Amino acid sequence: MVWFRTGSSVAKLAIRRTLSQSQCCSYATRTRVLPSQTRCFHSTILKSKAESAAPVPRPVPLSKLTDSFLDGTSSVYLEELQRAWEADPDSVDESWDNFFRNFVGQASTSPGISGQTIQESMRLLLLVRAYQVNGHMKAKLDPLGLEERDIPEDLTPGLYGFTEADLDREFFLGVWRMSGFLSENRPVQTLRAILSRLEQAYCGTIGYEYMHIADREKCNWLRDKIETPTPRQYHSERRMVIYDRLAWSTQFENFLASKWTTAKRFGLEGAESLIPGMKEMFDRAADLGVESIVIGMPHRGRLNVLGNVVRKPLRQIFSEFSGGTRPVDEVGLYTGTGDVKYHLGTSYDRPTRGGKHLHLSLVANPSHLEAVDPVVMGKTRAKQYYTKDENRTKNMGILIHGDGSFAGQGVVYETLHLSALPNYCTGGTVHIVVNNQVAFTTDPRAGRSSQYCTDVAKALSAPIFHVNADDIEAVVHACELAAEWRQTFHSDVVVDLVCYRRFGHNEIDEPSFTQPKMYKVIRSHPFSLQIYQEKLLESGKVTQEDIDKIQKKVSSILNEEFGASKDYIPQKRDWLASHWTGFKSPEQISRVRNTGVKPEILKNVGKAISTFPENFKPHRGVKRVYEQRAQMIESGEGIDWGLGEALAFATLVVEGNHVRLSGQDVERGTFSHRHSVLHDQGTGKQYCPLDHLTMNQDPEMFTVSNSSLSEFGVLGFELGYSMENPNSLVIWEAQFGDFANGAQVMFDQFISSGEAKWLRQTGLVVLLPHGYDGQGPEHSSGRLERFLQMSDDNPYVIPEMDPTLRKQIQECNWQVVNVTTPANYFHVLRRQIHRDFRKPLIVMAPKNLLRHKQCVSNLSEFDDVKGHPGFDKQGTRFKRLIKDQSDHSDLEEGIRRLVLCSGKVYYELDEERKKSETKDVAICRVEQLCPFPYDLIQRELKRYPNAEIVWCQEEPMNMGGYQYIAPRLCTAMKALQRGNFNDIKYVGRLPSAATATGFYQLHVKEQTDLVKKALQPEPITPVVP
Ligand SMILES: Cc1ncc(C[n+]2csc(CCOP(=O)(O)OP(=O)(O)O)c2C)c(N)n1
Ligand SMILES: [Mg+2]
Repeated sequence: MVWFRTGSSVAKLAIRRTLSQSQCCSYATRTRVLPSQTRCFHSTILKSKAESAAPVPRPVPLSKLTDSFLDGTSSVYLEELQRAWEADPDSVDESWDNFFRNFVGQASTSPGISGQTIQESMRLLLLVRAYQVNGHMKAKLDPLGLEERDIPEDLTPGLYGFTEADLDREFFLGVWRMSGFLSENRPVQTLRAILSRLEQAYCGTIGYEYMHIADREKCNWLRDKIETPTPRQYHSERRMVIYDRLAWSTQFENFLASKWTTAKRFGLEGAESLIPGMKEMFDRAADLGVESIVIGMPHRGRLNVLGNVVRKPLRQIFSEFSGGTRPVDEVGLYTGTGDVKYHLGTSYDRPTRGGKHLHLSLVANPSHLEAVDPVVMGKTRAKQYYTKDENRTKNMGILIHGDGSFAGQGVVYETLHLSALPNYCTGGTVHIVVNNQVAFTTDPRAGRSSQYCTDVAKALSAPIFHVNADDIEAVVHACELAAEWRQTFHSDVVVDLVCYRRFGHNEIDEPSFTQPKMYKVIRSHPFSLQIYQEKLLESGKVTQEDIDKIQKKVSSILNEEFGASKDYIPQKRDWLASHWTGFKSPEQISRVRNTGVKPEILKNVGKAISTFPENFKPHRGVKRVYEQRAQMIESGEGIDWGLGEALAFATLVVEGNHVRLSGQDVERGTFSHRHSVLHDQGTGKQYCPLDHLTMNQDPEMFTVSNSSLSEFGVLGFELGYSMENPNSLVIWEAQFGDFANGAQVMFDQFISSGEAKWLRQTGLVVLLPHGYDGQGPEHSSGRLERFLQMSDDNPYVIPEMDPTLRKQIQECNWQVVNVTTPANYFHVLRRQIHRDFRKPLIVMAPKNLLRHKQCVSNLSEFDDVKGHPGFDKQGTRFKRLIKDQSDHSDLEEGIRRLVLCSGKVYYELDEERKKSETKDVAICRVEQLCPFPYDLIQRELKRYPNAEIVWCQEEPMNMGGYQYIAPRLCTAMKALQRGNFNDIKYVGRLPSAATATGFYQLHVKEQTDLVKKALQPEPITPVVP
């Protein structure tokens, strides 16, 4: 099995010196030297025949030799350097100057190295560096021993001119400003000792990749940990803890396999050391200050992690495994539709070995591999905000990956790229790749183009520790080191757990169909528990009795818990986490609340958000926008979309809520309408008025942040963020609505169905700019139909609509709105927080309405004053439907047509109606499409008993709201005996593959025609002729 990609480019960069083959082989028996390349370097040392015939490279002018220390790769170069330094120390780079000075200084005072030349020292240095860079290529990482690796030639001492005769000579290697056992202040050593320690450190069962990290301090920190003078050793007591943990991991899987022989559980067999590795990592992290860990992981080993790491009660796991009993029916106990056991999330507190306490949350995830990654990061970031963890050392995210998915899924890269962004950073995620060297049936050579499955993390300068999973102590060491790195440098780190998969993709799958050779080896390969047991017994410090005792204990607890699982009565499902106490499930009524705000608060925050410091000099255009906003607040009239939104944010913040808006270019706003962050045109300084609403406001309380150019990753992040605490309004805005399909997995798998599957709520708001204004097929549609199609309200049943009994919106999976006034937008945002439950909100956001003269509201529509226009029977709140704006009474028999529409087409219809002086057509705006406002629709149907009923939309017939509206409208009509499906007239574009035409003139014609048709005097032809 080739578990890595051959043809390493690293190897191709190796120093080439053609010394005789025999010399090379005496040092590296596992080496398969790469075929000789055309690039050879001229050298004066031990020149071979072949070499003297090699072409001489063009000399490099000394002025160009500015490379920093250790970057030089040819011996010619080294010699030139030495000569140049001897002639003039200032002619070489400072780092080389230091090297020569250091060497000369040491050589004159150390008698043991009298025979060592500067050239030897330099070449030895290159050899050491080669181990640091490429040692991992020679490490024994594959437990199955099937690797066929081309070991880079630069790990061969012969390449540097050393021979057998040099082995017992002593060398000095003071490497300037570098840590490790070969650094300054370490004693002189024989070449043999140096090589053997290099092999131990870099070519054992851990392969370290870190030399891609440009930061010297970080590399030195790692070298200090790796190049210790003596190899690592765990004492007996610690070894027994590790053994105990490995026994739990192994016996847990065996137990499940023996009790449920035919069940799919995606067991961990072959990677059992993940469990002790994680536990030791968590213990170490807790010792270093971590208090809470958010975990994301795929199916494989999930039950084991739940039981042994998160410590979900085993009886509960067994009971769920036996058939997933639905919890007993209890009033208000929402059970959702459930999910398979290996997708569920949970959280528990557990003690650590060092006596600390850790809160662990495993985030529920769909089958879609890696999709949970950004969600975990977002949740971690939110925890950091809510615990004031400014250094990001108390809350840590950890992601477990498969080798296939880590290399193959793009969201991994998107997530990694969030890791160092100021508003998305979580202080480093620890990644563990369960690298079982296969993805379902696919070999690595077909599954990735990179050498290692972890290469993607190199883009982030994350260190990568490849570790042979059969060496459990090496696993523990790598995992601890990862925790230490994260707590020290607050950045990502990867542990690549090279293991195998003992069975097929799942337990009932046959792996030998596709990997016969590998599985032949696996069949006779001992369990890592067995391997460790033998090692412990060999050490003489552990007896068979000790081993038996542990195994017996584990097995008896497993049996006990299994017995107890039969009588296990599911507790009230761990419905919502602690911050969510008091929040209502979809089955518990939550009264609709008003969202109007006291006029004086509106005035005050209005002023605060439309002013900036006196000496601040924003762009002229932005200044004008702010002056206009101040004027709008002052006069209480003409409030536009941008200000309406800012008022919603500001009022929520002053009420103590956290508001976070993220997405591409959201600070200014794609359409230059938001301007939430001002830029001083002279100094470049930034000022965000929404950060200055209250005294000493936490700067993160209102967060607006331009994101990386990612949809899947960023939306996932915001979703995770929104799930932590209900008192936050978290918003993701797409640049244009159609870009949301780059994040389709998030909508399908998490946002629309997460509550039903995993019993977790989110009030996430998604803003999708939508509307036909002639910008072509790629910028017109937010794909309203997709969101409506995924809505779960029954089109043929009218639910309870009485205001005091109504649960319609709680029972529905999400809300989809297409709002047409700034005030209604203000209220729909505030409604997200002012209720006792949370529900995702999809907003088809406007584009041309942002500056539309008619699309404005008065401040009186935002306040809570009785008698003001926004105030109806119950108070001021979001209007699910806006009735016709002409002054209609409750019964208007003379109206010949009721046009129902949604979004910006309303303004075009209204304009045409005015222009044509049409008096007998009423136009109603369905502001909330889902859940369908049956009560208000029926009210309008009753108001116009003789009207022809029209649904008008600007989208093609197979898009927009039509397909969703038609059956529901029909249900509403039937209940009032107002006709059936054929009585719903359609006005809109014809069905189309593309969302819109790319020809502007055609767009204008289509738009004019449909608007005119909606108002035409003649009846409209039915859809079904
Ligand atoms: C996004 C996505 N695509 C495809 C699948 C189907 N699938 C399930 S497991 C698997 C192989 C995963 O391989 P790897 O990441 O190496 O994990 P392993 O199963 O080996 O632990 C595939 C392709 C999936 N679950 N998610
Ligand atoms: Mg795999």
